[in-house]
Amino acid sequence: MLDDKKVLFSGMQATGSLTLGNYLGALKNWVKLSDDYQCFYSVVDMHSITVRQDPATLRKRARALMILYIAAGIDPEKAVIYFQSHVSAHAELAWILDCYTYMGEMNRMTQFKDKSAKHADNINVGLFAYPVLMAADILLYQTDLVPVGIDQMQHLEICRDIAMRFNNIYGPTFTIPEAYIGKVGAKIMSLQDPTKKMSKSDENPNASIYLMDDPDTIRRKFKRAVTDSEACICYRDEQPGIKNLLDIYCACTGTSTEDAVRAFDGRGYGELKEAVGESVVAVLEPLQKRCEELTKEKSYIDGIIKANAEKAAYYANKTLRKVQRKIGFPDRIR
Ligand code: ATP
Ligand code: LTN
Repeated sequence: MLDDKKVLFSGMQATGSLTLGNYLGALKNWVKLSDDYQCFYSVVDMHSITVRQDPATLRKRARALMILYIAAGIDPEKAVIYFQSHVSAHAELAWILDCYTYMGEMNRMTQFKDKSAKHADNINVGLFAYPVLMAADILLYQTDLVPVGIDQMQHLEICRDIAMRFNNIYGPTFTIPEAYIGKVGAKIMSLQDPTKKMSKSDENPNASIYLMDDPDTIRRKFKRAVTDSEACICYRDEQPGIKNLLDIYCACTGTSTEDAVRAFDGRGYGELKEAVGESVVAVLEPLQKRCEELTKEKSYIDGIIKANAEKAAYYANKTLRKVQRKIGFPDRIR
């Protein structure tokens, strides 16, 4: 691949409002990774429709997510950022891979079980085939590394199984991807139940900091954050609320855990909450401003969307053509 760098692929859905967890746990790291790897970051809008979406909202959110990628610092000249639906090879390879994936192995997918319980009125075939589309995303770019959360490991495993199966039948075709486990992948917990991860689909809005929350809302949510009655600012599992606040503080300020614990030694929870709130405002306010500015630069953003979709399609089609040839589809007449 380009510059002989390893290829890294990841994607995010534009459903719901992104949280501080998505930013500190994923997006912020994506920016750093794009220095060392050839990165492809997709707004996976085709995955989004496995759950019913309002068209206008999906369109708006998908574009806002693309803008957020750029505002967060991903350089669109270096990393390839694009809408999944703009590169038709994703759908084409997904269909082919469907035919090399067994119902039995798909039946084991826990996300499908969770999501079909949650959306009992719309258990569609796309929701079932979701991991195969994800495998197509990854395999199209001959991806070496995939940074994903623990909840997506099962999907990465099936992607590897499908790729190996295909390679065994037709000879080397796909790179077998591996999970990229970051050094300090901050896992941000819910502010209302610090034993649960902060999630954009949480029903309680006080549990999550949304990236677009205004400063006062952010301060208020931290003030209300659930802690404990130990009256000690210590970094330990027995105090998950305090631990989470310290994690957030450290991720936002770049302070080490030891230094933060030292700095807050002997101080009250109120002071800690206030400091954490301010550290988050200091990160999110400029990010929001940058999003606002970029949103106004329509032709600049349009240019990025077009150029990057073309770049992604170039690499994706190379793999797709190879696959089509191997499985016996007739050659195209030029
Ligand atoms: P949902 O609530 O719809 O499951 P989510 O907020 O859990 O969504 P995903 O869309 O599943 O987020 O994940 C997008 C990326 O953000 C993934 O890489 C995931 O690991 C990361 N991420 C999500 N929540 C957190 C969190 N609380 N802490 C750290 N990383 C997170
Ligand atoms: N399923 C993932 C999003 C996703 C993805 C991918 C992640 C779709 N395609 C390919 C990594 C690689 C999620 O919900 N976080």
